[in-house]
Amino acid sequence: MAAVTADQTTQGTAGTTDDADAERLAAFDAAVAADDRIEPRDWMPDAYRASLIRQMAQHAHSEIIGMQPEANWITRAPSLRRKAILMAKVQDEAGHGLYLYSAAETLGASREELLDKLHAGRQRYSSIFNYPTLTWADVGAIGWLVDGAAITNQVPLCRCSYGPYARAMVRVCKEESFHQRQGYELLLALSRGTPAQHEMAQDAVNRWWWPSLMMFGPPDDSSAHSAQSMAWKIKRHSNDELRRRFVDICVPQAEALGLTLPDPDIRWNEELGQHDYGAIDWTEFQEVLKGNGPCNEQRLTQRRTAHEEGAWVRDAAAAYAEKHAARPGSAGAAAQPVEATA
Ligand code: BYC
Repeated sequence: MAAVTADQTTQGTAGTTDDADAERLAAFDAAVAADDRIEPRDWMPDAYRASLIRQMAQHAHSEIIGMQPEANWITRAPSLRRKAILMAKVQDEAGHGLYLYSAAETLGASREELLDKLHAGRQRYSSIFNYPTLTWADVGAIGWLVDGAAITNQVPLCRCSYGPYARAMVRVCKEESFHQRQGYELLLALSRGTPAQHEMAQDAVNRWWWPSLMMFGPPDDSSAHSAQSMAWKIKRHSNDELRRRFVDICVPQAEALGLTLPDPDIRWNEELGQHDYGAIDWTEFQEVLKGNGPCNEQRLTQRRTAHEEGAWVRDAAAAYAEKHAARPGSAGAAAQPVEATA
């Protein structure tokens, strides 16, 4: 971004504070208008920084909490192939969390601070992960619908105005695309399997469809942050625009899967050139956000326990890094691997 850097602004670039603020803001607005990227060392309004931290933290938390419902099925995957695929997918989600926490660190929010807020219930994670995975078909439905919704939402985030977030999204979207296909392929196998398997796939789609639509957030007329986030080009499309795009993508895919979307009101709207869909139960969404979903308590408890039980790993990694940093001549250099001797 060819704007004013944070260093320049602290030294002062104009005669008065008001003039300096106006100049920085004008440079920031011009960069956003020109579709330039805002980078960590660039000056940015406090509210822009806070809103990015809010959204990126929620996104990072969703990735790591999102490991739980699927990890629930790793030990019960029906074949070695399915188990290996599922383990790789769940591991990818951990990686996505790490990219996002790192990207949030560039805004001055440490991973420890964000995790503390998650554990204290002061930051959100996606509503979708408060639903249970009752059968093996749920792994397929999550891949197809939840990862499908995530891609629909996240591909435009690759053009987000904040550089580190946008770049993290490029890799995340490539991996989500693999996740979506594995879910689709799993559901296809079940749908074409025995009548009981077909029924299991249909039941999973029935339970995950509506919560997947809720992932896009409240309707535009009650979305608190959309207008400002779109003006800052953090978000490129509104919640309802992306939700409708997702329905358009899913309708032909459901047909190809031989499964039915549980909404009798889905129909093609000639005028819009898109599908209409039925009413979403926003009361359920609000209840889940308030902590009253079927699994809210379980998810947070498990997350807190995993964090506490992992303390020794963090301590060991910190001690190892300290030991190597203290070695003569190693100032900041990465430890060299040592070849084992017989
Ligand atoms: N769940 O003004 P709005 C994944 C909150 S992980 C919970 O429209 P915004 C995966 C919202 O935070 C995918 N809360 O907000 C992982 C706000 O509350 P606060 C996760 C929600 O930010 C593992 C309030 O409602 N993806 O794919 O403009 C395995 C008002 O909403 C939700 C992301 O996080 C919700 N669904 O728009 C498999 C994508 N919706 O903060 C898969 C990045 C809204 O004022 N995030 N709220 O307390 C976004 O794109 C946006 O943050 C949202 C919401 C579209 C989600």
